[in-house]
Amino acid sequence: MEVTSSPALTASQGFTKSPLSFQKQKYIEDGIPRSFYDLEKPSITNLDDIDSQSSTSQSCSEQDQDQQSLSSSESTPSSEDQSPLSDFEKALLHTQPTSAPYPLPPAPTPISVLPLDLKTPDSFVPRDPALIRLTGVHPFNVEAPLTPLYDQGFLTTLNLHYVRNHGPVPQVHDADALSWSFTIEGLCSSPITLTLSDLISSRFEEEVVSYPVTLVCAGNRRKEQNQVRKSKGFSWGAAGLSTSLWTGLPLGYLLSLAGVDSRKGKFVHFEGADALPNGYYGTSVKLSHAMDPERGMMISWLMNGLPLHPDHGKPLRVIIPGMIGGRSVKWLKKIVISDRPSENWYHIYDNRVLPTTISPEESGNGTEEMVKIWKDERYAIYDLNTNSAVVYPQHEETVTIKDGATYELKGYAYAGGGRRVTRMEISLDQGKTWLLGNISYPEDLYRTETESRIYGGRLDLSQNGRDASFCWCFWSLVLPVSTLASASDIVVRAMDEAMMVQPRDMYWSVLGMMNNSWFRVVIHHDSATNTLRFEHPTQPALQPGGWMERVKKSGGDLTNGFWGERQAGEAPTPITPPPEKEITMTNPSINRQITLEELRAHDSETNPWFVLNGEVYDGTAFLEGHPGGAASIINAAAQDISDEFLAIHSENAKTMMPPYHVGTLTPQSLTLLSSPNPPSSIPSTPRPSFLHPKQWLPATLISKTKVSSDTKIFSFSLQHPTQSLGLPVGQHLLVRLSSPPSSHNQAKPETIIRAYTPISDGSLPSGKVDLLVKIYYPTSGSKQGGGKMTQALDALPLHSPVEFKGPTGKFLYLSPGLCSINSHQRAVTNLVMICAGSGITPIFQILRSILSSPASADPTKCLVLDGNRVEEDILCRDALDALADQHKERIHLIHSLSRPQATWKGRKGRMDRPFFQSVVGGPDPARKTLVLVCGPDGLERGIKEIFTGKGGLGWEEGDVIFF
Ligand SMILES: Nc1nc2c(c(=O)[nH]1)N[C@H]1C(S)=C(S)[C@@H](COP(=O)(O)O)O[C@H]1N2
Ligand SMILES: [Mo]
Repeated sequence: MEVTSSPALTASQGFTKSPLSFQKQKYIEDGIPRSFYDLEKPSITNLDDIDSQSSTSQSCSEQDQDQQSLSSSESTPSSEDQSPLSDFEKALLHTQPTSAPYPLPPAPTPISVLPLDLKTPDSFVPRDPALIRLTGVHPFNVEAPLTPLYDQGFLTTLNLHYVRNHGPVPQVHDADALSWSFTIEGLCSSPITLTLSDLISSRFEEEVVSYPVTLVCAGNRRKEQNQVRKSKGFSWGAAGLSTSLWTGLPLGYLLSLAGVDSRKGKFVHFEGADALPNGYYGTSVKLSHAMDPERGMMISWLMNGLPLHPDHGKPLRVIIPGMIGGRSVKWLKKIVISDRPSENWYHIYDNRVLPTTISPEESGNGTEEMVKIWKDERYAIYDLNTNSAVVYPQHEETVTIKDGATYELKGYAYAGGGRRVTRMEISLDQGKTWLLGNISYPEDLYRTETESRIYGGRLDLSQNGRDASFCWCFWSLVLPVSTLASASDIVVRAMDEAMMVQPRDMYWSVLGMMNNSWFRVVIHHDSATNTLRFEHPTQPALQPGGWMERVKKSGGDLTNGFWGERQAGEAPTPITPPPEKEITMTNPSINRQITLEELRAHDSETNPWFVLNGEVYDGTAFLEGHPGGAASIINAAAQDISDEFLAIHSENAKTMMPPYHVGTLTPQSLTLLSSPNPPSSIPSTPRPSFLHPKQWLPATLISKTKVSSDTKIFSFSLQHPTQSLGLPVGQHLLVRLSSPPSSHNQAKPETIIRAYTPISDGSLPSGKVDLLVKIYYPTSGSKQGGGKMTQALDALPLHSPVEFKGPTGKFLYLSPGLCSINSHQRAVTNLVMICAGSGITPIFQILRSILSSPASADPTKCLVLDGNRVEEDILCRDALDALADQHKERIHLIHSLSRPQATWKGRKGRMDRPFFQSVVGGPDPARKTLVLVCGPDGLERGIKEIFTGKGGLGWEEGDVIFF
């Protein structure tokens, strides 16, 4: 293919000065500016590569300025902002070529830590403020504004490279970076551990390679999907892609070194060092791809000739060209050769295109069938699909209609799996007829060199045994403005060498990934000013704008096959604004400033106020009927409960908040309130019982005992050996801890809070507490993402502190035959206890309390219905069966298994309506029977329906209590 001029960069424009003038010797001797992210002031920049831009991009004066700073910094190097290179940098940096027949990396501009990151675990990561944050402040998920990204040309600077971080960035200091190690294990004859020092040693020198790769997040262009229907992903615009020159060792070479078993091995797993709620980030690719030079997989330590920036995997990452970015694992710690795909949570529940029929709700229902769908390898994304976007005209750009004037349409395109984009088509009549665009492939410029090495790596792409295309390309088409003036929109589509062409219609799926339908730009005509105005489909993140939003707001159906536009003769559709799911907890009409004094005046049981995200709420209405009981509201009085609230409440609870919003805490008051309690507030003389309703108190993890394949008992020691927990029967405690700690992750932790009922007796002076915890990987969207806490607990090293607070809960078993529900006493003779899975724990606590009294003292009868899938899932089985055996007159215990093995003698099937009809039946006319329920959401909803719903068993709502 002929190489035409790229939009922003041509081969002859390789810049003459490196970003940092990398000349090792000079560095060491002169102490010239060092790392790209430590610099406060620009040193040397080069903007040679932006001289062929359209008039709408950066002005010449900016260029001039930078040229000046270039010369000034050369002539008068100031010493304060120049720290010497670390050994790590010295070891990695290579001489920067001054010119080349292929694009060289443009200079990054200096960056520093931004104030807004200081309060996050990423407070050590310097970043460019131009990047658009897609998921609030943290975690860091960003894309560049589209035009500057494109204008930078073929290679993207660090400043504008998109970032996709699932969690905090692992902090790796220069001093530790060379000894950073990773393992290659699994199906291989000689598993190895390699350090970064090893990789850059002379032993491997000849094998090192450098080549450009475009990384693309599978979510690129997802905002468009989210406009059609909210997916389970955040809103990427069309700049979720970036290109760098990467240097490293071929993955296949390293696998061979470890003696890969290519007969048994089928997959290669990667694991990163970022400790996330569901474990370390990890994924896998096919072994055959890993061994194929045409696939170009590498383990990389240099990005555009610089050590990896922390956001991009410092010090070591995987680069998988031609596939979605999600496979290119950062902060690489582990490679495993296996006969099966990765079972990492992020491999299963991320980066998939599920069938379009599956709704977000359904996808998170956690049923066995749904888990099977998630795990279906056929739905995992590997190769990128063919995609393209329009950059010029830009969103909201205007062009004056003039006779004879032309306009150059420009944009980018890419394809997957090393395939090349071979065709670009543009239509001005919604796809009836097409025009052919020009394509330029700057990547080809790297193929012409046969000898060259750059940054210590062999460059030549063809010599590496491949001719695949791993990078984006640029398309363009010059049209008379009058032609654009007679059109109502521009649609574009790319085709790849397998003749796969972008589809007109969107394939919507629950994660909103791989969106690649025709990119459409609407043309508006303003006859008054004789101008055209262009409108892109969307703007990234929550930024307003774009025709999709506009069409939707005016009642158009984006899925009608015509981008929601009304066809001639079609009746206008009634406007039904779709409910937007951005949850506001405040009341917009409230405009009252509240001081700390005023807040503290509501530290009472009668009119408690509390603070959430700096806003003040009146909790009085929740004293009755709050699922956590009145105590949970009273305990929150005059406190900032943001963390706890957000950790344990559903979206639904959040939508209930605006009516109770009373005002905003003044900034000074908020600062005072959120300053940590003085240490003296933790009692120095241990109290007889441990729990405190308003204070988080530390206990120490002393043992973990495995009781089944996925269940453990976690024991914690309290403050002294004769202290009791102080948890009344029927109540729970809150557990607070931080995200999984790890040796190679110094990032600040994330706080997780959950309610648990211990299985140890909370009234005994035993000095400890035992929690029975089933460790599970929840499906996304399942109840409270329960796995977050269980994973964190599981990862917790012995002797770690964990904080407890409580008691909390609306139910109390006060004394034999006497309960309290939301502070109202109730006499009981019978309890129906329905639970599933770990829902047994609060039930077990009450049961044990009743049975610890002789039948003469507490004759309360208990019907226990425990539902599980298989026998191994039944928690506390032995203890339960023993109690039931000893106290036949008081307990009737029924285990139900929905998927029993053939040997199971007990009840089979789900706990359903006929079952409850026959074993529980209707309500107790004397109203001395209560139904206590604890289990997953689905079970609780079902019980509510069956017991108290219309046509149900006829129970009063007040007699059925959900824990
Ligand atoms: N360890 C780790 N690797 C990771 C991720 C992550 O969160 N943790 N995100 C992945 C995803 S989804 C993408 S798109 C790319 C983004 O790479 P970048 O942030 O360097 O652009 O990294 C991938 N590798
Ligand atoms: Mo991604």
